[in-house]
Amino acid sequence: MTDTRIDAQTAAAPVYTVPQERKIVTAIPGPKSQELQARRSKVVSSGVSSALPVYIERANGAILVDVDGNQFIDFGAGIGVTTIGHTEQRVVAAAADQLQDVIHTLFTITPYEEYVRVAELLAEHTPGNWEKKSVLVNSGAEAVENGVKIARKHTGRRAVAVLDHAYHGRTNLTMAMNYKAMPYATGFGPLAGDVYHAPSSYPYRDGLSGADAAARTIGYLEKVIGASDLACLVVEPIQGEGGFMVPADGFLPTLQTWCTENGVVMIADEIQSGMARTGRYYASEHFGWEPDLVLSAKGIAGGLPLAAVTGRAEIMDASQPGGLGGTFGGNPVACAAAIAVFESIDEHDLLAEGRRIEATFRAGLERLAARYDIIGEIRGKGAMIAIELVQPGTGQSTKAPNAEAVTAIVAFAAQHGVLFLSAGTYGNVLRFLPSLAVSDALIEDGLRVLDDAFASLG
Ligand code: PLZ
Repeated sequence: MTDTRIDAQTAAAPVYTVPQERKIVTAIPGPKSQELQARRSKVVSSGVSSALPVYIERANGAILVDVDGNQFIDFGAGIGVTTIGHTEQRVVAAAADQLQDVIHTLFTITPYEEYVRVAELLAEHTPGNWEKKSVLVNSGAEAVENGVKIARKHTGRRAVAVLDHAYHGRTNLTMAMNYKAMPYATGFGPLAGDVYHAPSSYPYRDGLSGADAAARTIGYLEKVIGASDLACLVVEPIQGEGGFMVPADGFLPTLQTWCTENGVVMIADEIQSGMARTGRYYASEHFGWEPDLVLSAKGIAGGLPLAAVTGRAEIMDASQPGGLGGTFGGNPVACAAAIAVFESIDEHDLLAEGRRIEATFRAGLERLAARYDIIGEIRGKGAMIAIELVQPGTGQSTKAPNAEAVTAIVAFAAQHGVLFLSAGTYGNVLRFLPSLAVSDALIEDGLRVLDDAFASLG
């Protein structure tokens, strides 16, 4: 029998190898997952946690299948990684082919075409109509690290600025760039120096217009750092772990103008928001922002590890030869998968799928918000949507964070075969990051479970 996972790559419509439906057949976690959890606790560091300890055996489209045969609707996509769907046919086929040809040579020793092709595709699809170059690395945090290195080399300056509520990674530099100390930095210091946390735009809580929020941020940068010492300002166009904050209109382009006027490199961390996640290739486009450098990771290679720094050629060329790279950066199999991701987005018009998903989610969430006043705000773009929960009876007024409700809803949904993720500086945001393969029927099914979860809060 032929393997449909590979042969189906040329089919016009996606072919799913797992029925796209939820199904719960055991207690959650089931007995096999519990056995694995016991084995894991002996050999895997307890510093590595798992939000839902069901062990996944198979994943396809928008569905996760665990070792006990339970099927979950996946509204997390591995935190925004399997954006075009789990085990997407074209990605699987491209990676399988590449495995037969070349698995590794190391681009800095003997190069290969796939790396060059990914850089071409990034130059074409990132915002800004100018000459661009890229470096490929392994992870989001490594992309952030390289973006900062390149900006420092280009400007000859030392300071790095980030925004409140940011998340940029878990490496030594990036843990200093996160807003939350716990769990990312607590006890892991000393932290990297010369990292400054400037005020962000969080319209739901600060009520500021884009112009006023930008003026506040710029005031901080000028007073606390001084433009002449600032190498770069690193910003997530829609903040991810922080809680899907959509900045007020004008905030990002105003900051970019100030950066340009002051010789500061402005870097878009599009690691969570990029690669067709929000109904555009890059979320920056929603705000009319054309960043100097753009960081891609997560969704870029359909689940294989790959990340990139892409940007203005004159900035990207600041490094001396040999200053950028790494053993696995731009691995041929990951690059082949990334090429397939770009092709799949274009061929199946997945940007439109992001807009469809937003419309379905928003309509459903608005219905829920009319009935449950603890939904303080619905926000986000495309397949990057969230609700922020506040204390009961207070509605939109006091906005006291309600993390307990998020925890309870996530737990309830998991028991019913739906994987939701939490987020937010205050832990009170429920975020939806489905793959673009999720059907309206699955979204509606997930929303029904969400409704039951709200009702169960009493
Ligand atoms: N920048 C905007 O979202 C990764 C973290 C999951 P890496 N976010 C998910 C977890 O708990 O580790 C992320 C991000 C933004 C950078 C990163 C870091 O990307 O690939 O995890 O290093």
